[in-house]
Amino acid sequence: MPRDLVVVGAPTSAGSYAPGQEAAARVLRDLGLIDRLRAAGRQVRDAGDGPVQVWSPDRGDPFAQNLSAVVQSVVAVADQVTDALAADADVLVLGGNCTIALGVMSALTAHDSDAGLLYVDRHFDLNTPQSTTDGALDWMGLAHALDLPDATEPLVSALSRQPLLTPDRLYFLGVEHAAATDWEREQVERLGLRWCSSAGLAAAPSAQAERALDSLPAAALAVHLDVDVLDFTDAPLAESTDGRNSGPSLDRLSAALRIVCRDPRFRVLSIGELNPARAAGHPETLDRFVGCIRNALRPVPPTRHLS
Ligand SMILES: [Mn+2]
Repeated sequence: MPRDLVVVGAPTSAGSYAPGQEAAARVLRDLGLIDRLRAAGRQVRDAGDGPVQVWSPDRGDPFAQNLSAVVQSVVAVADQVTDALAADADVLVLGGNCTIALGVMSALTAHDSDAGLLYVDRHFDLNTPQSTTDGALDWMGLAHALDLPDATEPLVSALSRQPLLTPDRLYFLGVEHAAATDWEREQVERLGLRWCSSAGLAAAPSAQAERALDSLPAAALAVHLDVDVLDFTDAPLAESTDGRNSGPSLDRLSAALRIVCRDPRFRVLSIGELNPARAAGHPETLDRFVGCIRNALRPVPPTRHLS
């Protein structure tokens, strides 16, 4: 029997460049995500949402905007994921910003101290308030998980361990190296972080998913998906519109997600940076995305024994 699945909403755009992502959890539920997961054979319990946070400019702290709201959201995700893991359930977290992955890993490493993170994102998210001038915490999350220099203390200390993650427990899938800041590239080099490129993921999604799994520890596994990894022309879902005509299609990403979510180590899938307004002119994209999540989390068919 597959584990039960607990769905957690994190309706926040506090770490964004603008509002939008706070609506993703509601829109995905309205499209029947929960019922479609149940129809696929999962026992699903909807644990509801954490605090609703709509981005507004933070002129008091322009380089780490809305920090206290981001911390509040991360802690709420961690608490909900902790409860679900304690009930031996798998978890689907509907973001929200990519900072939700901090809440997921805060809970998962408390559950299993060797837990790994597969980070499916066009970006490394290793920035700090000093390495970029935009002040959006949504691409600074992993700098805080790794407790890099210049990470903000309130966010680091909100996590269950410092550092929350070590480089050997982290693997990036789908990165656009040219989109990284100089600081991020230096950290990747210095820490020996492992990653597969956007072009590599698009060319061979299944093989790259297997390779990522082989590189992660024999411990509980979280998969975080920033939908900006997708080719925006195929699937306009992400806050960032940079991925036009590059990166995997939704179908190709779906193949990779299916492999990683049926791995025996898998416990949590989190989804970040989905701005439903991006699909306003092409709403079937959202329906296809719900199908992708359903496909990733449908139960593994029982093995047939020939005797
Ligand atoms: Mn990203």
